[in-house]
Amino acid sequence: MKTVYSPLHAGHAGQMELVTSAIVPGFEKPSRAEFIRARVESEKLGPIIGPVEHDLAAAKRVHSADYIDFLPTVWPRWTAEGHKGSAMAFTWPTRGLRGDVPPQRIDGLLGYYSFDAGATFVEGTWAAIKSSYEVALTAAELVKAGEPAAFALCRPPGHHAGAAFMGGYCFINNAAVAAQWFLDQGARRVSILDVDYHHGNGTQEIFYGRGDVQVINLHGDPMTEYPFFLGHADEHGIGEGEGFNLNYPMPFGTDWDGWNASLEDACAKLAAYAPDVVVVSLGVDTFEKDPISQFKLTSADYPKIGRRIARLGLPTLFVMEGGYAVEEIGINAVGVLTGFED
Ligand code: SP5
Ligand code: ZN
Repeated sequence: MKTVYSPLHAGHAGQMELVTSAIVPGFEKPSRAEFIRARVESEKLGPIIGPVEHDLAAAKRVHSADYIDFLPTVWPRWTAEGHKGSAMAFTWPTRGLRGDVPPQRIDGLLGYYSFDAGATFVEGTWAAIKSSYEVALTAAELVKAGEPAAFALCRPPGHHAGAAFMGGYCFINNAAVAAQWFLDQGARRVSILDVDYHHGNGTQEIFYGRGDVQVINLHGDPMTEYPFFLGHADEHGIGEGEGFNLNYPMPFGTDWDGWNASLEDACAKLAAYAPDVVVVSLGVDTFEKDPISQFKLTSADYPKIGRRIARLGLPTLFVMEGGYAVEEIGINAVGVLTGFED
C-alpha cells in the first residue's frame, strides 16, 4: 500500500511535557515518524508520497471554526506576549467554572481550547499540524480512488482532539477529518476502529450523537489510565448516535489474549454495521516496552492485528496515532500494515 508522509512534521520538535511533577522532553518526538518511514522503506511496503495541499474546510467539518482558526495564532501570540519555551496550557474551565467566555490572553486561551497540558506548541507546530491533516486527506483520497488501503503517516497524532479542544499530543483529529470526508464524498457509513492504547476521547466526543460514524475504541480503562474522563464501557452514544459508540476498556497488564478478545468482539460489531470504509486509528503504544503505557503486546502481535482487519474485507485507511517506544515503533506500526497485506 502507499504511505503518505510529510517532512514538515519535523518542525514540531523540542516541545516539553508535564509528567508526574516534572517538565520533561516530550515523548511525542520527530524520531517516531522517521523510524516508521525507515521501516516502510526497508519492508518495501510501497511508495511513499507527499501530501496534496488542502485548505482547512475539511477540518471545519468536524472542528469548530473558531478552534481551527485559533491554532495557527498560538505560537505568534505566545511569543508576542513575551513567553519563551513550549506554549502550554495550565488552567482549565472545569465543572462549576465558566467555559463559555474565551479569555483575551494566550495563557487563558490555551486552557479554553484544551483538556490537558499535553498539546504544546513550538515554532514549527502549526506547519506540522497542517501537514499531518493534509497527509490524512491525501491518503483518504487514495482509498476513495480505489486503493484497497492507504497509510497516513500522521504526526502529530489526532485522536485526543475534539470538536473544540486539543490535548494528549493532538490538535486536529486526522481520523475524524478523514471519516467525515468519506461521508462528504458519498460514503453512507464509516467505522473508526481506534486501537491506540489511550481512549480516543476526541473522536468519541465528535461523533457521539451521530449514527453515520461508528466509533470503536480499545484502550486502557479510564478508571486507572489517561485520559481518565471518558472511555467507559457504558458510553454507547446519544440520540441518533445511540448504539454507535463502543468502548472496550481493559486493565493494566492486558496481553494479546485479552486484547484480542476485545478486537474480535469489535470486529464482529464493525462487520454488522457494514460501513463503506474503515478508518483505523493506529496507535502502537499497546506495546510491552512502551514508556508511558501498561499493555503487553509484543512485536509478533501487530501483524495479527493487520490480518484481522484485512478479513473485514473493507477499504481501509490507516491513520498513525501514538506509540512511544521509538526503537520498535516502525517494526510495530509497519507490522500491522504488512499483516494487512499478507
Ligand atoms: C496520541 C497519544 O497516544 N497520546 C497520549 C498522551 C498521553 N499523555 C499522558 C501520559 C501520562 C503518562 N504517565 C506515565 C509516565 C511514565 N513515566
Ligand atoms: Zn496513545
